[in-house]
Amino acid sequence: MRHTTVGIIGAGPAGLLLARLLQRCGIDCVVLESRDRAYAENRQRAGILEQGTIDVLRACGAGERMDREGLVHDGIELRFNRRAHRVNFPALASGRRVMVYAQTEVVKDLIRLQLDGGAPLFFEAKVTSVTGADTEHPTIHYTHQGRTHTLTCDYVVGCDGFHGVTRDAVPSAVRSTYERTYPYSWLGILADAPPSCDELIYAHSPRGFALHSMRSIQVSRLYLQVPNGTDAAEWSDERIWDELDARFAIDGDWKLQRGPITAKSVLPMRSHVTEPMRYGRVFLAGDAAHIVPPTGAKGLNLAVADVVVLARAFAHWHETGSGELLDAYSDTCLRRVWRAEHFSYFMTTTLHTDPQHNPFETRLQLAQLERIASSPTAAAELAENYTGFPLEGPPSLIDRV
Ligand code: RFL
Ligand code: PHB
Repeated sequence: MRHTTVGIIGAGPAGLLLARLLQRCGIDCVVLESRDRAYAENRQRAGILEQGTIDVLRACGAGERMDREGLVHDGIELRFNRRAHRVNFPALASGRRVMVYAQTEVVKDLIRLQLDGGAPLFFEAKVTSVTGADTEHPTIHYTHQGRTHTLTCDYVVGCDGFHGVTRDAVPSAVRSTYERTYPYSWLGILADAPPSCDELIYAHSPRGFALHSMRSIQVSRLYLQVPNGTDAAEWSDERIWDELDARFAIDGDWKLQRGPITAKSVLPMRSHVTEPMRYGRVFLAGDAAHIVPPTGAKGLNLAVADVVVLARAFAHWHETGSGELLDAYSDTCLRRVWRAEHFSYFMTTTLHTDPQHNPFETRLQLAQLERIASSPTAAAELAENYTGFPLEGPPSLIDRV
């Protein structure tokens, strides 16, 4: 049997960044990840980093490649009624901007740092359960290389995503779940085609929502709203490009660059919050505690915000013996989580075509989009939410490390 101060379950962005921050505060930890390294590094997911996320990655030594290869964006474009409207972030959100740098790359950078002298990180170590959440030493049970193991901890942090097992350590009698599913999904593609725009385009169209994002100056990432239950195989490459062309169409000059499609997948849209995010000596962080639909680009950024709050609380406990900030963790995080849940819901329901909607509701969506396009106050509300609110904790945490 092994012991560590903080047992971390999951090597996604939340688990890896937490391990990095704890190590820099002198707190020992072990990270257990069920998948192999290649799988963890290549899972296609988020693409947009908020200002606060960029700052934390830089401050903890994981920003070098991001600063070289990431693309800084000062706004997004909204398209509706065949017209394009730019939302200027720095002008509306106190100089804040975002960066296009894929989650796959953030994870690769953090794994490299971790394996290069960081805390122990075990791949293909599948956690089966967490017991003793309300005791002094919660225990993680896992399998690794065909054998079962236990790891006793002072604290356990579940960073094991939406399908993880740590949530089950919180008894159902004290756990509340808030959920919404949406009546549409996204078909996402990666294409070897230079982006057809300098900034992301969010398009509302009578044929459904479309998003133009990117991974680099050579690779485009695009999404189409599709009905739930869609099989990606139903969509030939030509059908995808034709549909993207139709949804992004505006009056005036604009051309969508086509290229070979290298990946195609369908993603469901869901909102979910589990409260509280702590029970006894077990904490939940990132997607293990909350999910947002991807329209607001918030999921990865929320995961980062959680672990920054948690690392600061562990640092305070380690230095002073006080559990005061650990006690406040759940409430502190949930304030940001619910703001992001609202923003993601707002972006999703304003931009997608709901199959249940009648023309009245479509007119309401267009009135809202028109308001954002014509009022700096309404546009500032979007810009502030999209670029993210300042993180609680990093200055003091990072000063110390
Ligand atoms: P992750 O990334 O899901 O990592 C969880 C890790 O835990 C492991 N695991 C286990 N390990 C051991 N034992 C077990 N029993 C385990 N069970 C699970 C898993 O293998 C995995 O490695 O959660 P984390 O760290 O909380 O990070 C959250 C983000 O991944 C997620 O919120 C974002 O990807 C969401 N998201 C976006 N977020 C943004 O901030 N900006 C975006 O632009 C953005 N775009 C997106 C997105 C998510 C998308 N999908 C696929 C839903 C775009 C898409 C298409
Ligand atoms: C992405 O690049 O994958 C991406 C960007 C913005 C979103 C969602 C996904 O809102």
